[in-house]
Amino acid sequence: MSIASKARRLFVGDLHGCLAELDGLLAEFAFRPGKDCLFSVGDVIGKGPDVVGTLRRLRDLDAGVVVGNHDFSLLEAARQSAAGQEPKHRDYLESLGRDKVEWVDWISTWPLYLESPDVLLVHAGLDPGKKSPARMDPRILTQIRTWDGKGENLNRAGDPPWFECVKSDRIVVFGHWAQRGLIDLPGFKGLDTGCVYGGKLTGWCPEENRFLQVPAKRAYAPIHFH
Ligand SMILES: [Mn+2]
Repeated sequence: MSIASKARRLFVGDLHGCLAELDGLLAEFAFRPGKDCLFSVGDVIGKGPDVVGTLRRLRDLDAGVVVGNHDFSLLEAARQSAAGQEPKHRDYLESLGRDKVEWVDWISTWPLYLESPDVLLVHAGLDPGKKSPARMDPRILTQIRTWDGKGENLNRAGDPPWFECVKSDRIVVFGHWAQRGLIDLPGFKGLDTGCVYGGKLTGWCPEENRFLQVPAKRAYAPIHFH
């Protein structure tokens, strides 16, 4: 068996409905459905041009997806009455179209993290104060950028990035920090390179130890780093 025939994993950064760029990345990688494995860092919904198409592609390729802060807000809104929903989150629900109940059902199955012996996948990052991701607050797993020593302010200039405060025996793959851009440290791969803002969609393959990038076809949303 040649090396080329072995299954590979492709981890992709924050999609926010950028289907054309996802398809571009899959083509660049020569992704083989049923053989290679696709994983998303979450924040699949919101902001971008084709949320339903992106969800459908991920589901059809049997992708592993962890929940991002925007996906999390969508699930919260789905549990509230229309009157109680923030307009932005109501828009998220509407963007799911006529099959929104089915899409919400699927999104609600996404875990906060996925792990294998060599990789831990999470949307934003890890709590430096805790050992096991099973014990970490969903708010931290889906929102952290910087560490204040307590987990109260998760995004403060002057505080260190969470990954400078964490020791992990596995490579942590994450997204959520478009402003920071690509993070390529031995134990940490940050894949949010702001595709929906007109940046790039980034993928990372551990088997080939390489990043792949596809430029956004255009800026789909004004820069708003949340
Ligand atoms: Mn995010």
